[in-house]
Amino acid sequence: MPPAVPVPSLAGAGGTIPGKPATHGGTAIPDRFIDNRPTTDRAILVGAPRGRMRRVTAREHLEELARLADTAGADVVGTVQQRIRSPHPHFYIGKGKAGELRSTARAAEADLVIFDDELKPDQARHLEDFLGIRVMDRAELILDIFATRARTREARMQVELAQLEYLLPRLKRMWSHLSRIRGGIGLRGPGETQLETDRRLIGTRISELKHKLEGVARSRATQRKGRANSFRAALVGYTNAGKSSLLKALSGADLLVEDRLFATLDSATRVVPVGEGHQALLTDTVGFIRKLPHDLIASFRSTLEEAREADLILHVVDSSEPDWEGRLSVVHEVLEELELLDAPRVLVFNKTDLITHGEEEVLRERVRGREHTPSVFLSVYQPETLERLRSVLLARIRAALQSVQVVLKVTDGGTLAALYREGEVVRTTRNGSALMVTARLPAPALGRLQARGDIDILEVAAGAASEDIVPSSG
Ligand SMILES: Nc1nc2c(ncn2[C@@H]2O[C@H](COP(=O)(O)OP(=O)(O)OP(=O)(O)O)[C@@H](O)[C@H]2O)c(=O)[nH]1
Ligand SMILES: [Mg+2]
Repeated sequence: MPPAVPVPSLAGAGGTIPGKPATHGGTAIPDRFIDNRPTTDRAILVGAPRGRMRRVTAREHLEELARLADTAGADVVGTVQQRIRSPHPHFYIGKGKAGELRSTARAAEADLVIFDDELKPDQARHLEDFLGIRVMDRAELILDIFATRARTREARMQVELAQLEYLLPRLKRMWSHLSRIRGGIGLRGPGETQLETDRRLIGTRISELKHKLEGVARSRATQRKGRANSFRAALVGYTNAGKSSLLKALSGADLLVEDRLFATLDSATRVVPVGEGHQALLTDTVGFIRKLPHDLIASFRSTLEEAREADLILHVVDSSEPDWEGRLSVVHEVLEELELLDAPRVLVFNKTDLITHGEEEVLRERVRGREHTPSVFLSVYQPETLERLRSVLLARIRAALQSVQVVLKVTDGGTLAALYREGEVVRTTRNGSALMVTARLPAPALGRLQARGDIDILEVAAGAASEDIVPSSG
C-alpha cells in the first residue's frame, strides 16, 4: 500500500478552482461543516463494459482502475459492474443499477465513486446529485495522480494545463458540488456571473500556461540541437513496463524505479555505451495507460517531443502481462495520436525472467505472427540479456554511418584523431606524405569534413556493410 495520500481535488495544481470548497472566495468554512472524515477516501469502483468485451478483459480493466485508485491513496471498499449496450444519459449505468450503487456506497460508507469510463459532465452531475457523494471518472483520477506526482516545473505546468482544460466544460458541476456542501449555510448555487468570472480566470490561466510551456519547449529544442551528433533512442511504453529500469541498467545512472503506476513523469536522457566505442543517447518518457485523458497527452506533447526527434523508438512491453497485446494496442494508439507510428521502432519485451522458457517461446511465436516490427526479448534482472538490446542499437548506429575515403597529410594528426573519435576508422594506407583513410562516419561529422574544403574526399557511400546489421530477434 502506498502512503495514505487523500485523492486530491481538482484544485490540486491550479489553486483558483472551486474544487476545494473550504477557502473559495476567501470565505473559510469551518472544518466541521465540510470535512471531519478520515483523510483517506473510501471508493467504490464502477465498471460498465460495453458490447462484447470479454469478461477477463473487463476484470483486468477494473483491476487496473483499483491500482490507479490505490496509487492515488484511496481505499477501494467495493465494486459494481454492469454490462451495458449504451450509456444511460443521466447515470451512465442503468437506472436500477444506479440505485444498487447508491445502497452499496451507503453500506460501505463510501465517499467517492470512480467510473472506469469517461463520464459526460451532465452524467457526473446527475450521478453526484443522485448518490450524494463525489463522482469521478478514470480520466479525472489519472489527472489527480499526475498532479500529486509531478515534480519539475514543466511537468507541473503540463498537468495543470490538462486539469484546467478538463475542468472548463465541467465547471458547472464543480460549482454545484460546492453549493451542495455550502447548502447548509444557506447558499443555493452559483450565480451565472460567478461561473463566467471563473471561466474567464481559467481561460486566462490556460493561455498563460500555454505561453510558458512554449518557452520551455523552445529551450528543449535548443538542447536537442546540441545533441544532434549522437544517435538518439526513446523508451516508450505502458506504465510499469520497466522503461526506467532498463535505462538505469543500460546507463548505470540513478533513476527512479518503482512498482507503481506513473513513476516517471519527466523525460530523462542518459548516455548508453553500446560497444565498439559507440554510444547512444537514450531518453526515458512518461508511461501510457488505457484511456489516458486526451488533454494530458496534448499537454505532455513537448516532453514526448523527445520521442519524435529520436532516431529510434524502443517500445518496452512487459512480457509477463497476460494482456500484453491489449497494452501494445493502447501504446500504438497514443503513438498514432502523436504521429509517431511511422518512426523506426523496435519492440523490447522486458521481464522475461517472470515467465518460463516455454511461455517465452509461445510469446516469441505470437509476436512473430502479428508484428513486423523487429523485437528483442530480455530482462533487466538478467544483465547478460541486455547485450541483445545493445547490439540492436549498435547495428542501427552503424547502419546510419556513411563510408568515406579521404586523403590526409600524414602530419594532420588532429583530423585523424577526430575520425577515430567520431566514427570508425576501417583502414589507413600511407603513400609518401599522404595518408589514405577509409572510415565510417555519422552524417554530421561527414558534413563537417566536407565543409572544411581543405580535405580531399574520394568517395562517399551510404550505410554500413550489410553484415553489420543484426537481424530482428534476440
Ligand atoms: N521481474 C522483473 N521486474 C522488473 C523488470 N524490469 C523492471 N521491473 C520492475 O517493474 C517495476 C516498474 O519498473 P519501472 O522501471 O519503474 O517502470 P516504468 O516503465 O519506468 O514505469 P512508469 O515510469 O510508471 O511508466 C519496478 O518494480 C521494477 O523493479 C524485469 O526485467 N523483471
Ligand atoms: Mg519510469
